[in-house]
This record gives sequence, C-alpha cells and structure tokens, in this order.
Amino acid sequence: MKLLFAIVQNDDQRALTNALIERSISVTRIASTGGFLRGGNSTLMIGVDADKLDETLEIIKKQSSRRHIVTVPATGIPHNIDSVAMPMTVTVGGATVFVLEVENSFKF
Ligand code: 2BA
Repeated sequence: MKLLFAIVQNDDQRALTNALIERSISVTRIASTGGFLRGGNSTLMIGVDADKLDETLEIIKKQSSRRHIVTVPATGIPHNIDSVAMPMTVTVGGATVFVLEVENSFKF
C-alpha cells in the first residue's frame, strides 16, 4: 500500500476530492498553510493499493490547476527585509505530491 500526501490549492481540492471519491479512492483533507507564502492550501492524505498509484497520480495531475507565475508583495515573506517592499514573482498551482510506502494499515 502507498500513502500519498498531495498539497494542492484550496480552489482545486473540491474537484480533486470528488474525482477521487468517484473512483472509490478514499481521501482525507487536511487544512494546511504554506510556509513560504503563508497562505491556506489543502493537503490530501490518500491511502491506495500499489496498483492504483498511477491512476491516483493521473487524477491529481488532471484536477490540479496549471502552474503559473504570480506577483506577490514581498513584505512578510521569510528572509525578506520588511522595509524592502519590492514585489516578487512566485510559481503557484499544480500539486506537490509525496509518495510513501505503508508498512501496515488497520481499521478497527
Ligand atoms: P508555500 O510554502 O506557500 O510555497 C508557495 C510557492 O512559493 C511554491 O510553490 C514555490 O513556487 C514558491 N516557494 C516556496 N518556497 C520558496 C523559496 N524558499 N524561495 C522561493 N520560492 C519559494 P510550490 O512549490 O508549488 O509549493 C506549494 C505548496 O506546497 C507550498 O506552499 C508548501 O505548502 C507545499 N510544499 C512544496 N514543497 C514542499 C516540500 N518540499 N515539503 C513540504 N511542503 C512543500
């Protein structure tokens, strides 16, 4: 079994969750916060049999918005000096996915 952590934009999580549920893939949504932009995002915790890994990754890829560049105020971003309020460009969208091997899983 595999455990996926997929960090996605809040705007994408509903359609992604629905698409997973439609294919009988269980998912738990955790409200999370990005360390860099300090904005809300969603972390989906997904446990699947190994033979469903590719299908799950495809769904995540399809349902996550395209990565694009945005300009954000640099104020408040870690390692930026607050007095330097120059806007900066950051790539957002898409999904960041971690895949872990699961030793055991139980439902009691
Ligand atoms: P944030 O930490 O808020 O990062 C948002 C976006 O800012 C990142 O998009 C990246 O384009 C940029 N960014 C992050 N750290 C940066 C830095 N030190 N210098 C310059 N730009 C930086 P993504 O890479 O797509 O990440 C989206 C969200 O996924 C992140 O939100 C974070 O919550 C999570 N994430 C990404 N990589 C991670 C990792 N290796 N471990 C844990 N969480 C991660």
